[in-house]
Amino acid sequence: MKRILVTGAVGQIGSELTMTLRDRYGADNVVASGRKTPPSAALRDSGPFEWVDCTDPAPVAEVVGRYRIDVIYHLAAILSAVGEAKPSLAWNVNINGLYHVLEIAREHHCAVFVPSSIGAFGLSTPLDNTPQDTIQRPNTMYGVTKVAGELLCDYYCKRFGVDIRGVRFPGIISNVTPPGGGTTDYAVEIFYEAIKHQRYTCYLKEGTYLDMMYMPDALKAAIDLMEADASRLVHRNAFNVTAMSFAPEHVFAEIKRHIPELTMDFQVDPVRQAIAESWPNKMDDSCARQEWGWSPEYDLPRMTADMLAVLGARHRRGEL
Ligand code: AKB
Repeated sequence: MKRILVTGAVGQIGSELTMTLRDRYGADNVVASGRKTPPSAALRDSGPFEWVDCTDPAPVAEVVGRYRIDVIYHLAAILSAVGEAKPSLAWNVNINGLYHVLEIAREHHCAVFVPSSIGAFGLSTPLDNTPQDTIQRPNTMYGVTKVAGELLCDYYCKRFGVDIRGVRFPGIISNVTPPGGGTTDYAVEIFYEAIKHQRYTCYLKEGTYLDMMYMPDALKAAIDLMEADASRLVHRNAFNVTAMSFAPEHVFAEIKRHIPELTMDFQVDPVRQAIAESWPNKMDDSCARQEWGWSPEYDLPRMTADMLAVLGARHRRGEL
């Protein structure tokens, strides 16, 4: 059985990926790690947890050696809006942290999953049907770290033969751990506000299209890619993957079908609006479909119904 380490296990994706990997590979075989104590008892008590910070390589290497780790899901990262507020932190975590993890993987012969993002694109990228291989000149620190990270992963694959794979995630919508400091976070916040207050003030303008994905599809993408037959992979890293593309008014209208009293107004945040406008409206993910069978299960109506059912039940239990 594979032994797995998840970095950033307390974050939005990490908290759910850890639990899914524990179900699949056995709880004792999946080591969660992060800087913060997991807030959820399920994550804390269902398997091993190690307090490590990927910007400090020695403790990470010690954990990898002690548990004889085979695969690292490296999710520790700073997101786009925080990256603009704290560029040196974004560089340190997203670049130095990644470099340390790749070095440890090389020394300990681990495979690695590394997420990139729609943030790896910029205004000179074709923003509609964004191709897999295209111009990447982002103008945010987050984007700079994501492009450099993609190149670093390719380099470690080719130069040292490390099995590194990854996708360019769009905005991820989830109902367990809120995202922290991203540009796409509005698409999560609107669900919580719709359930709790039936009104939402959006920080992006109407008409701002972005790619999005529901968490179950994001988890499937990461695991399916890591389990894919390597001989079929032409790209390996930074696969475009998407499940839906919408603007704020579309998710609002879809939620309103379930909560008719919902209202939305706008208070545009110029920083996040500028970031969103530099990102694709909709990516072409045909390479992921061809090379490892990527196929999402949730579109906007299905994701919305599920989000509202789960959050509605949590609200009725007094958990929100
Ligand atoms: C962000 O908004 O920063 C992230 C992302 C799309 O990479 N959710």
